[in-house]
Amino acid sequence: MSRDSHGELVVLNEKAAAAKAHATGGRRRALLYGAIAALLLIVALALGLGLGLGLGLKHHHDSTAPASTNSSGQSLPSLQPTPQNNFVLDGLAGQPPQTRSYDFVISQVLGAPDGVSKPMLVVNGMYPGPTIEVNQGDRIVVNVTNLLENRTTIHWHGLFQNQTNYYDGTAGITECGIPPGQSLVYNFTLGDFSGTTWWHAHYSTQYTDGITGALIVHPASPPPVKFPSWDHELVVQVADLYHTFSSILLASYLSPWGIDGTAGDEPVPDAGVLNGLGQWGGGGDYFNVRCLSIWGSLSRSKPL
Ligand SMILES: *[C@@H]1O[C@H](CO)[C@@H](O)[C@H](O)[C@H]1NC(C)=O
Ligand SMILES: *[C@@H]1O[C@H](CO)[C@@H](O)[C@H](O)[C@H]1NC(C)=O
Ligand SMILES: *[C@@H]1O[C@H](CO)[C@@H](O)[C@H](O)[C@H]1NC(C)=O
Ligand SMILES: *[C@@H]1O[C@H](CO)[C@@H](O)[C@H](O)[C@H]1NC(C)=O
Ligand SMILES: *[C@@H]1O[C@H](CO)[C@@H](O)[C@H](O)[C@H]1NC(C)=O
Ligand SMILES: [Cu+2]
Repeated sequence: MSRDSHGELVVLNEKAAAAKAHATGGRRRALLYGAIAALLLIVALALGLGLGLGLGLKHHHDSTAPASTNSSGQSLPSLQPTPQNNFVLDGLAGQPPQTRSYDFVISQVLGAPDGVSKPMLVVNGMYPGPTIEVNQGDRIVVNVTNLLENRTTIHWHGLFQNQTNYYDGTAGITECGIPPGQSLVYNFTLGDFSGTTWWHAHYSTQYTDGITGALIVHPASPPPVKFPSWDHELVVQVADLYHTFSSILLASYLSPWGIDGTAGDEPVPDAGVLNGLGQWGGGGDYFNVRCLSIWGSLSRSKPL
């Protein structure tokens, strides 16, 4: 576009020069040659930048091969499979209000949710992390221990945090982040909230590397009279999956040339996962879910 309009400008200048008196012709021609020289310089610069970017991107690709070690050079432990009962709700209805306590240990592992190996940040070694299931009116207490090399936080998405906003878990807004090697006990009630929501890391882009899980709050009131009955409740978590570690994606997203040559373009996910499992290029694991009226039909299987 800009190259075309530059070309047009030169042609117009040429016509104008031809129409002018001979006296000014020489100066016009000098200006014209100057303009053409400048144009060539711009094209040369663009070529140089293009080549540089191309090489830079290629180089980037090589360096995004999954690191199997952490920054101290020690090999990463493997992602553990999330137990299937993490996705089956217990049915807490009728239980008296109580405190539900959890221990979250956040660490870096090597995982392959869709068959492609990548460094991941996870809670309790698994992706997705533990489901928090409570009743409206309960208190939630979560001791979060950070074994990462960076700070982290956990945000409890969509909750009111009335009078406990310091436990909202938003880094740089309501807390500074849990330093490496330290713990923070989040301790809050739910107010009027009930429903299906999630928890996730709220420090930089960490949650996209795996620090997520379901947060289910059963309503205190029974369902409306004519509400259809159901046999069981399962949690299905749908997520984008990136093969590249998020801090690498973030750096190229924030660079002046963007992630793909256009500033501001967001990274496109490589795959998607259901409850932490997906398939890519013939690899990956999956759940077999058959919805029958008989309990016990949920099974996890390896691809054939
Ligand atoms: C939180 O967990 C860590 C790691 O297990 C432990 O050292 C710490 O004592 C716990 N904090 C509380 C208040 O229970
Ligand atoms: C690297 O991994 C080892 C083994 O998992 C762990 O003990 C160590 O704390 C990690 N170091 C960093 C900086 O994450
Ligand atoms: C820690 O943060 C730095 C700076 O944002 C980032 O480059 C690095 O990848 C992060 N490390 C982990 C293990 O998340
Ligand atoms: C927040 O808590 C205070 C004190 O318990 C209460 O008066 C207020 O109504 C609550 N606000 C909301 C929006 O729930
Ligand atoms: C959580 O907060 C409540 C209310 O302030 C307090 O009574 C309780 O001891 C706290 N629990 C923990 C484990 O810190
Ligand atoms: Cu959120």
